[in-house]
Amino acid sequence: MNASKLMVVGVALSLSAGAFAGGVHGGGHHGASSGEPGKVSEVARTVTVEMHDNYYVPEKVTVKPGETVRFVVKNKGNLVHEFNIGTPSMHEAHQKEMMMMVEHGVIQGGKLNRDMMTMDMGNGKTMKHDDPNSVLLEPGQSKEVVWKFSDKGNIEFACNVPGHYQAGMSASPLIALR
Ligand SMILES: [Cu+2]
Repeated sequence: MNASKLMVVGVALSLSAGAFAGGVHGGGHHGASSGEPGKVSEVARTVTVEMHDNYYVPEKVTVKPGETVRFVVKNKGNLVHEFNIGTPSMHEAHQKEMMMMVEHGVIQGGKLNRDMMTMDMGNGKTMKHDDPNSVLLEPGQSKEVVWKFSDKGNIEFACNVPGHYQAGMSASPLIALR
């Protein structure tokens, strides 16, 4: 009984550590107006999202303002894909970073060079992608995003790997405003 309690505390700690690291990355502009990292204890429901080449299943998820959702994200495609919760302008900014990742060989079709992602880009930033509002996955990988949505509209989930957003890997609106 005590052991299982400890396990729960461990999970909560590692999640908040991830959230903290995410806030530091890229100057903390990600997630600024799309909500905040959710607490596992406040998860209202779990939504499974499959990523294919180049579309999501489901294509649309409706959430309520203030709702905390656990997304189980699975990459079922043959390419690297991202699940990123943000505003269209956040995605636009992120697509420039992703373009740089492709140019540096960090993203190569179906592979991620994780070693290179931790390298300092010379400006104190890395291409780590450990933001709490997103996951970047190789084919076959699966990860969770727990996100608490704010009452702001104009939020979508999207893949910012170059060309994918334009090919249809975006879903909006995510939030049904009252
Ligand atoms: Cu993609």
